[in-house]
Amino acid sequence: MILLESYRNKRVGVIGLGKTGRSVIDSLKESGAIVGVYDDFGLDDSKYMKLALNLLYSRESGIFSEDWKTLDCMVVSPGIHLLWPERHPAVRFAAQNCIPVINDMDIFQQNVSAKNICITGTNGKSTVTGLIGHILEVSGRRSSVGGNLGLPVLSSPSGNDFYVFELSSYQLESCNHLGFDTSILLNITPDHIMRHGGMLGYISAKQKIFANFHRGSNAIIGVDDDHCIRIKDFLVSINHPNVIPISGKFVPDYGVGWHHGKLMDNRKGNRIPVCIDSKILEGVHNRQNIAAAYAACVLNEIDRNEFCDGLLSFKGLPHRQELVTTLNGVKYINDSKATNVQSAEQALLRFDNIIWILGGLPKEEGVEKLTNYFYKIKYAFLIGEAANDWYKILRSHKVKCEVSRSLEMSVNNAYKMCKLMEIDVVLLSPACASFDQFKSFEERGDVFRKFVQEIEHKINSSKSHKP
Ligand code: UMA
Ligand code: ADP
Repeated sequence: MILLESYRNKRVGVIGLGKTGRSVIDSLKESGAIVGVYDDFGLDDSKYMKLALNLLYSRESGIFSEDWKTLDCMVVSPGIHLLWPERHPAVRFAAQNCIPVINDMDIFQQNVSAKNICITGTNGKSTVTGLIGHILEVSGRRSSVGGNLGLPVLSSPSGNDFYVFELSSYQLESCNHLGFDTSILLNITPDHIMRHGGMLGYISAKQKIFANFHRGSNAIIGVDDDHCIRIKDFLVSINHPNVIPISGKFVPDYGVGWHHGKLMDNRKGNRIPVCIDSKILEGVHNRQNIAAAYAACVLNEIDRNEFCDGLLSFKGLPHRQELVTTLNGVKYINDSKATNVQSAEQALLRFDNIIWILGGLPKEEGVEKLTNYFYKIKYAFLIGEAANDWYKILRSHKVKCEVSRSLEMSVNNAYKMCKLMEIDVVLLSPACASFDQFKSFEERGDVFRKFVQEIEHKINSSKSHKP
C-alpha cells in the first residue's frame, strides 16, 4: 500500500466504493486522513461504512451533509463521469463548493517520487504493462504493475524502483497531476465514444498522458494510425525532450520498429537489430506492443540482453489470444478481451479457417468493419445483444452462421462442427463488451475455457476407458 504523507489530517471525500475507492480509503486512513465515502448504489459494506464522516448523502433530499462542504478534495473512481458534472451529485456538489476533484493517480503523483512508466492506447495496454512489468522483475528491479490492469494504483507496494501503470481514458480524464516519467500511447481507434462525448473527447483524454512533461520525460508513441501520428507531430512541434515513435509494421525514423521479422532500435538512426519475433506474442499488433515495451525498457536502464531474456520468458496474459488447448488438431483460442472490432481484427488477421464465436454488448463500431476477413470464417456463432443484428450482416455477406442461445452451446456445437469441416481454430473473439451476459471479460473468458476443458476432459476419459 502507498502511504500518503501529504494527506495526514486532510479531509477527503471518496466517490465510488469499488476497487479504486476501497484502495484510496485504505491508504488515506493508514496515512491519518479523515475520510468520507459516497456511492450511488449505497454503502452496504460495514467496514467502509464506519469510515464515513457521517451519513454523507441523503438519497431523499439529494443533499450532502454540511461536513462535506469543507473537504480538501474529492477523489473520484474511474467509473464516475466528469464530462457532465450536472449528471453526478458528488461532482456537482464539488463544483458548487469549490472542492478540487482528483483521482488516485493524482494522489500517487503527489506522494511518490520513484520512476513511473504509464501506458495507454485503445488496445494492447495490458499486454505492454504486463510485459514491461515482467522484464523489470526478471532483471531484478523492484517494480509492480497496476492501474486499469487490476491492482489499484494506491494498492501498489511501497518502496519500488519502478511503478508500471496501465491508464484507461477514464483514469486520464480525471487525472490533473500529470507529468509522467515515461508515457506510452500505443494506438487510437474509436472506443468509449459515448463516455467522452465523441471521438475528440476520447483522443483528448488519451493524449493527456503526455501533458506537463519535464526535462527527463520520455514519450513513446505508436505511429501506425493517423490520430497518433498527429499527436507525435504535435509533441515534436512543441519541443518535447524525447519522443520515440514506435511501429509494429516498419522502422520509424529515430524510433523502434520491425524489419523482416526483426525488432530494430533506430533511435540513433543506425538500425541496431534487437531480437526476433516472440513465439507467445504473435502478430503485427504484438510487434507494436513489443516495440513499445523495448523503448520503455531501454530508456529505463534495462539493457538489450535483459530485454530479450524477459521477452522470451513472458507467458502472455490470459484472455488475449490465449491458447486454451488443441483438440484433434484444432486450436481453441480465448480472446475474450477483444471487446472492440479493432482488437478482434488482430485475431482474424492471425488465423485462418475459423469457427468464430462473437457478440455481446456492441460498441460504437459494428461487425461490418471486419468484412475483409469474412472469407476466413467457416462458421460463426453469435451470442448476446448484438446477435440478431450481426447475424443479418454476416448472412448478407454469405457467412454461414447462427444465433446461439449461450456461450456453452456455441462451444459444444463448434466442437461437433470441427469434425465435419476443415477447421484450424475455434475462436472466441467477441468484438463486444461482456456486460450483457457476464460480469466482466474475465468471466466470459473463464467460462469459455471451462467449457473447452470439459470437452477435453470427456475426450481424455473416453480414451482412457478404451480397452
Ligand atoms: N459508481 C457510482 N456512480 C457511478 C459509477 C460508479 O457510485 O456513476 C460506483 C459503483 O457503485 C461501484 C464503484 O463506483 O461501487 C465502481 O467504481 P468504478 O466503476 O470506477 O470501478 P472500480 O471497481 O474502482 O474499478 C476501476 C476500473 N473500472 C472502470 O474503469 C470502470 C477497473 O478497470 C480497474 O481495474 C480498477 O479501477 C483498478 O484500477 C476495469 C475496466 O473495465 C477493468 N476498465 C475500462 C476498460 O478497460 O475498458 C476503462
Ligand atoms: P487493452 O488492455 O488495451 O484492452 P490487451 O493487451 O488486454 O489491451 O488486449 C486486448 C485485445 O486487443 C486482445 O484481443 C488483443 O489481441 C488485442 N490487442 C493487443 N494488443 C493490440 C494492439 N497493439 N493493437 C490492436 N489490438 C491489440
